[in-house]
Amino acid sequence: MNLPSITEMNGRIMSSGRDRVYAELKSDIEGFLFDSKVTAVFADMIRRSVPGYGAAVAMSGVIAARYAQDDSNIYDLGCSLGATTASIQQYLQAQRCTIVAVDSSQTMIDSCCGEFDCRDADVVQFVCDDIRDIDITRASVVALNFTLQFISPGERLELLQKIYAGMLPGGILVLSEKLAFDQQQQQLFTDLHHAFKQANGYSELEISQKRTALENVLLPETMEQHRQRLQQAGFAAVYCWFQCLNFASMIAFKSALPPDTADNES
Ligand code: GEK
Repeated sequence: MNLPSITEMNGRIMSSGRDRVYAELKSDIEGFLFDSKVTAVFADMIRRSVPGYGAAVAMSGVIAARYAQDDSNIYDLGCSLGATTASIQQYLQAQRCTIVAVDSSQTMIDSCCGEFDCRDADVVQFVCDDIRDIDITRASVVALNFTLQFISPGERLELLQKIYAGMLPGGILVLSEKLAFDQQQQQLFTDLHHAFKQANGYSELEISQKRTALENVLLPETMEQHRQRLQQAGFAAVYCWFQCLNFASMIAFKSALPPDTADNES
């Protein structure tokens, strides 16, 4: 039976079909696509596949609210069903910002438009486009949660340079990615990630068929590669603020941090 699952995302309930995309044996496994089948089960799929996803998305909203500037744009690049957008909206206070949520999957954007109140386009705009092709302007915050990994490595620097150039002084980039490691740690984390998926009800067949589908589509890099590229793009400081197994979230600052941001609060 294909029971729907309910995912709570920062107080917003996202109902989703149960992910069974790779449950049956496939004779030919095509490269992973964000099509209507995936869109219908995406909330369930990402929650059961990405350890720490809920925490990363919730904190992205908190961080975005902290650095959002009045009369600026906030971008959610690769927004899927808008979980990061919803988190940002939840924590954003008085700032007069427009959230621009972009995804190249038409079915994802259609679902967002169905779920969100999009009557006030000054507040949130959902755009179906390739993030490599859009203009980034007056950005105080850019969220790139688990999306850079789907851009070919040779095009990642150019995208980050465009984001950097479109940011206001004081702007930040929140970047979440699946990471690669040296051989031993890679083996350990791959094994633990597998255990996480099994604990969430995925069969060996589902895990192995999805891994094959993602093989040349999701291309992880090491934390050091991300750090170096962000610096090459111009970012003044890069910090990792969250990691759960092979998934991590970073914050990159356009300008150097003012010295008084450190304190001893617990
Ligand atoms: C979340 N951030 O829930 N241009 C636009 N969108 C793209 C591109 C591209 N070139 N390539 C991939 N995408 C979300 C989760 S999912 C991550 C992001 C995952 C989109 C793609 O259509 C999909 O919706 C999203 O990036 C990646 O916080 O599935 O692992």
